[in-house]
Amino acid sequence: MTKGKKFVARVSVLGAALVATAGLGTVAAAPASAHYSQCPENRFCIWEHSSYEGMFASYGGSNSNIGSAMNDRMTSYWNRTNQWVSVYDHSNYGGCMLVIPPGGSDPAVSSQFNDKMTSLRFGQC
Ligand SMILES: [Ca+2]
Repeated sequence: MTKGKKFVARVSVLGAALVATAGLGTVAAAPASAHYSQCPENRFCIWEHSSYEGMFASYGGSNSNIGSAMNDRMTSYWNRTNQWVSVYDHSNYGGCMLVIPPGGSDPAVSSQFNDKMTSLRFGQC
């Protein structure tokens, strides 16, 4: 019986260690810039310039046309949601460009996707 109790105790310690590691991982995933703090929890955030700078917008759900203020401007992003987000070149989810996992971020999208985003959808295109 004593041996069994020890085993249970070890499993509990391991479980706590895994939880602690997961917590650290979440913090480390945040983009390395002061400006990422603009992005509220549970939002998909985009910035006009690289390194999360310039004009900023955030979205809590799908948007078939983000409007003239941010149209064709996205250069960096942070998906601060627990869902996948797809980014499209055109309105109404035309021209899938990026499929971003939960927590995903990029300080500068590759040139073929730069300054093109017009719509976004929660889910994978
Ligand atoms: Ca576009």
